[in-house]
Amino acid sequence: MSELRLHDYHPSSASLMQEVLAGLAATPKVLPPKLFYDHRGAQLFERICELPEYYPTRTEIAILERHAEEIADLTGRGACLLELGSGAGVKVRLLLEHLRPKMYVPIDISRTQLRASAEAVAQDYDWLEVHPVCADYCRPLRLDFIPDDTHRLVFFPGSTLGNFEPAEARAFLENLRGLTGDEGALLISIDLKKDPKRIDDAYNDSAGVTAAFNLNILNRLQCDLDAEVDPDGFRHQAFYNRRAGRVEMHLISRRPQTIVVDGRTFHLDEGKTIHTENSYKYDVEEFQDLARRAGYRSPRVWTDSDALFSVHLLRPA
Ligand code: AVI
Repeated sequence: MSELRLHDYHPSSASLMQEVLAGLAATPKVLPPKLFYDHRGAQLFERICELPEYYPTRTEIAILERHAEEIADLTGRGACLLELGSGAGVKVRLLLEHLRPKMYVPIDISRTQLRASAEAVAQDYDWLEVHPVCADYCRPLRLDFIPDDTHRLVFFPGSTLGNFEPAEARAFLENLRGLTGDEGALLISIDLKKDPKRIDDAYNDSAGVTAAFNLNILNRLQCDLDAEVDPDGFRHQAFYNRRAGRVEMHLISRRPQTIVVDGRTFHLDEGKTIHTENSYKYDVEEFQDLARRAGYRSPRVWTDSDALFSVHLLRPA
C-alpha cells in the first residue's frame, strides 16, 4: 500500500517554547495539556482509556455503537468526516460503515500515532479517501483539499471540549462553525456531572497510569525543549473541584527546586503546583445552553442509562 500523504502543520518547537515559558512564569504555574500528547503520552492515554476506573471511553463507545445508525440517518451519508483529536481512531470505526463518508480527515497533534491510525483506517476501509492532518486544531486549519460541494460532519469525541475553560469552549465552538459550514453538523461528546467520587477515581487510578501520563509532561520538557527538570521531584494530584465543576490535575513539587528552560530559571517551593489540566463536566442542559450561545441548535442528544456521558448532535442555528 502506498503511504498516505500527511498534511503537516505541527506547531513549531519555538511556539511550544513560548507557551511553556509563559506558563511557568505565571502564578500559579501552568502547562498546556496539549503537551501530554507526544508518542509516549499518546500511548499512556490509550491505556487510560482502558482503565476500569476511567468510565468515559467505554461509555462513549457504547453510546456510539448503539446509536450509529440513527446518527447516520440524521447527519446523512457521503459527507466529509473530520475528526478532531482522532488518536488511535477507535471511535470513528464504530461510525464509518454507517456514515459511509466520502472522505475522512483525522486531525491530531501526535504525528506518529496519527500516521499509524490513518494508514490502518485506509487499509481497512478501502472505499474511503483518508487525509490525515497533523495540527493543533485550536489554530486555524487550511483544508483546501476538501471539495466545496461536500457537506461536512465534524466529530469531536472523547469529551475533550471539557479541557477548555467554558469561555474558551464557547469561542472554540463558534469557530468550528467555519469548519462545519451552514449545512454541516457537529457530533460532540461531553462528560456529565455525577457523583464526585466516581470522577475522582477516574483520574486517580490504582495502576498509576494517569499519574505517569501527568508526569510525562516533564519528560516532554526534557526531551523536546531541552529543559533541566527532575520528574521524580514531583507527584501527581487530581481532584474534582465541585464548585468549578471540573477535575484539576496538578504536579506538586516534593521539595524546593528549580526548572531551567531556555536559560530561564523557575523556582518552586515544596508543595507548590504546576497546574496541567482542567476537565470540565457539564449537565446536558448546561452544555446545550453553551452550544446555543455559540450559535448552534441541539436536535438530538444520546446518553447512557446511568447518565454518565453524553453525545450531542449540533447544527449551526
Ligand atoms: C482528553 N481528555 C478529555 C481527558 C480527560 O478526561 O480530561 C484527558 C485525561 N486526563 C487524565 N485522564 C484523562
